Amino acid sequence: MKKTLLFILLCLSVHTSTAQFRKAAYWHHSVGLCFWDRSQVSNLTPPTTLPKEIAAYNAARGYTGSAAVSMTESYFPGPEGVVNDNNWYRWVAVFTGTDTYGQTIDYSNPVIIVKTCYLSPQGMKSIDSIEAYKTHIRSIVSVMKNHPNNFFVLWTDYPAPTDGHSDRVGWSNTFSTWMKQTLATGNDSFGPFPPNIHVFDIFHKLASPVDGFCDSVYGSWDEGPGGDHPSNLAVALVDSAIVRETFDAAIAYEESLGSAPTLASVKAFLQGPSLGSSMSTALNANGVLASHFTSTPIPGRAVDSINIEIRDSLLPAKAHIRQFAPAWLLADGSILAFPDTTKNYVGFSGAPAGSYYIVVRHRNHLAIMSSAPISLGVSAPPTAYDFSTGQAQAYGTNAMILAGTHYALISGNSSNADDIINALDRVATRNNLGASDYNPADLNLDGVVNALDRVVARNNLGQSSQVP
Ligand SMILES: [Ca+2]
Ligand SMILES: [Ca+2]
Repeated sequence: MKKTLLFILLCLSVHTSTAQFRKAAYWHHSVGLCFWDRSQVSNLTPPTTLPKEIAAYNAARGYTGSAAVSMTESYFPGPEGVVNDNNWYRWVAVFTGTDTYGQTIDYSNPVIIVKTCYLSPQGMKSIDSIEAYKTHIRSIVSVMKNHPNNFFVLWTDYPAPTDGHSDRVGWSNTFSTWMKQTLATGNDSFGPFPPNIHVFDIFHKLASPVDGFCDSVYGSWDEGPGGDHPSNLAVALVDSAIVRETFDAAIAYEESLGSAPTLASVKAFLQGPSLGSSMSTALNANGVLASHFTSTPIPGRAVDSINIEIRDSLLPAKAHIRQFAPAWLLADGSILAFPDTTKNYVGFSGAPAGSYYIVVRHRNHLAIMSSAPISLGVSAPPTAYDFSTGQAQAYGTNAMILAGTHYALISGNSSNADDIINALDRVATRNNLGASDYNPADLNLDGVVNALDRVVARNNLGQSSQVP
């Protein structure tokens, strides 16, 4: 009896003590110190500081006492004056316990902000370095994933305003874009991105997404011309975002812990494999899916994989929550989860129940998004949001095409670097003629790239995704 009572009490205490993710350790070198409080390196009064932004964040949300967020800063990894790098390879060593200087992670900080040195892009000597950097990041993320009692904020590269080396700037741009748009969305070979990590894209707060160049007005040391440290202008632009993104993401994670994942399901059709009222499963029948997806069970009626996103704002930049999940699309437009193919829905563990836009992406079709936010909860199975019943189901104007009896995602995006079907896609289809692999130019998903695919690309020329 006593044992039973103790067990019940233990269970109660576990369920009532919510882990708090409100105290952050901000680890940085000199660039990070400028964002923390630029008056420590400059004679001019900074427009704001991180402590000021933290106070404003708490005041705006009424956070006081243990609910208030806070941040401590330190020069890490050190020792200061001896080691001048906090480059990615150094962070790997620190995270894996192999650092030459014996620096290790103090996991007693619930939230950990990892800021690399701006020397990172300058360390890139060849295009191959991007792959090396990706390997470093995957190693670090693997360690972070195993510490679910910590929340991590991982910064992309800091852009160097004085760097006029266009290759290097471009590589840093490519790398930072990969971190935010591929790794953090679960579309990297790493797989699903751990919910206890947020990627803070400092690079694109200051640099151009087109060519990666950062305006020199954002770089200064002592208000003299040039310099790679953040100027007052850069501080004014970025400090509030550092605080807001860090704690919005950490608190969303805090709220998601202990609660069941939010579930979503869709019904959607692809134009390419449409057979009128259903879709072709030729890729599966021909073994193309099996040769590409080697480590996950493939359902018999699978057409191809799709990716489902839920986000709490129309605009990705304003979304506090963006979660992604891969799924199998079946011949009848329904889905099954990856890798648990017994579920006809996907779950998002980092998102509390609420209203979300649902985005469906496919590797060579144009992405679509629900025309309005959909109420999503935790009870299984959820009602599938059916995109196929009418054009008005998708956001935008004519975002889909009528294929047989269903509205479907538009095919033709062979060169999936953008969300538009243009000459590049026609070239990609032409260049891949005859291919019989899991090929992005196989626009009708029958397992071979031929004239039929060229017709699809030509017919849909000029179409673009309406997903913001
Ligand atoms: Ca394209
Ligand atoms: Ca084909």
